[in-house]
Amino acid sequence: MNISILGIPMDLGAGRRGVDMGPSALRNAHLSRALRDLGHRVTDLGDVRVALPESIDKHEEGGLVFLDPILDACRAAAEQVAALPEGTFPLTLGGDHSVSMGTVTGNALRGNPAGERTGLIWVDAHTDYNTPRSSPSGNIHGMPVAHLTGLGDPRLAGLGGGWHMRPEDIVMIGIRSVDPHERELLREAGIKAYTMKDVDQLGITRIHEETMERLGHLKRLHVSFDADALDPGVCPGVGTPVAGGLTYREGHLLMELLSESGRVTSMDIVEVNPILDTRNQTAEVMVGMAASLLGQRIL
Ligand code: B3U
Ligand code: MN
Ligand code: MN
Repeated sequence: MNISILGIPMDLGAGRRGVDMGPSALRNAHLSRALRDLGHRVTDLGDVRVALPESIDKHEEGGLVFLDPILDACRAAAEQVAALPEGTFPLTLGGDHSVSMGTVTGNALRGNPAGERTGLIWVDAHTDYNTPRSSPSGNIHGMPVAHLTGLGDPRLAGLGGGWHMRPEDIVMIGIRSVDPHERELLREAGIKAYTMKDVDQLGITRIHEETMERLGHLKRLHVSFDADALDPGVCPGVGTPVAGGLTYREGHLLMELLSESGRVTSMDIVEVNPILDTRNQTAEVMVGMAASLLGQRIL
C-alpha cells in the first residue's frame, strides 16, 4: 500500500502545551521504518504550517480559543489530504484532536465524486462532542466531532463546504470522560459510544463486530486514535489523562481486527505530548498501534 504521512504540529486547541511536538515524537519513534518493514511504500509529506502561540494573541471569540489559526491549519490539512491520489492511505499526525476537523473532512472529500459516505471510528477517552456553548474549557480539541456533524460554530462546521458527517456513521470506543451538556448533545445526535464499561463487559472483539455491522453500509472508514484512549500507564504522554483506559493489548487487538476487516482507508494519531511523556514511550506505543492497523501480525 502507498502510505502518505502528514504532520499537523498544532497545540492551539489543547489546554496544555506540547502536542505540537507529537509529529516529531512519532517520527523519532521510527514510524516510517515500521511501516516500510511491513512492505508499504511510505512518503512523508512533512508538516502543515501552523501558527505559533507565542507569535499570536490568545484571543477568545465566542467561547473558542485560537479559532482563526486552528481554522487555517485545518483547512490546509483538509486540502492536502483531499488532494492525495486515490488508493493512498493518509496517516495524519497531530497535534491536538482539533486537527481531525481537517483530516476527516479531507478524507471524506478525497476522490469521491459520487459523494460516498465515510465512517468515523473515534478511539478516545473523551467524546469531543462539545460545542462552544457546552464546552467547560473553550478548548477546541474537545469539540471536533460536534463540528464535523455540523453543530457549533459555523466557521468550524463549514470546513467541508456544506459536507457533514452523519451521526449514525460514527462509533466511539474507549469513552470515560464526558461533560454534562456534551452528554445531552451526544444523546440527541444518537451517536454510538462504547464506554470503558462496555469494553469491560463486552470485550473488544464484540465491540469490533458490532462496529463493523453498524458501519456495514460504508466503504470508507477513518480511524481517529487519540493516545489518551489508552490507559495513562501505557500512554503517559497525553495532555488530559483519564484513569481506567484501554490496555496495551486491547488497543492492539482493536487495531488488528480493524486491519483484518480491510475496510479502514485512513487514520489519525493525535494528542501525543512528549513534554509529559517518559522517554518517548507514548509515541512508541502509538507507532505500534499504527503498525497493527496497517498489517503487522504476531505470527
Ligand atoms: N471535555 C473536556 C476535556 C477534553 C476533551 N478532549 C480532551 N480533553 N482531550 C473539554 O475541554 O472539552
Ligand atoms: Mn480527543
Ligand atoms: Mn481524548
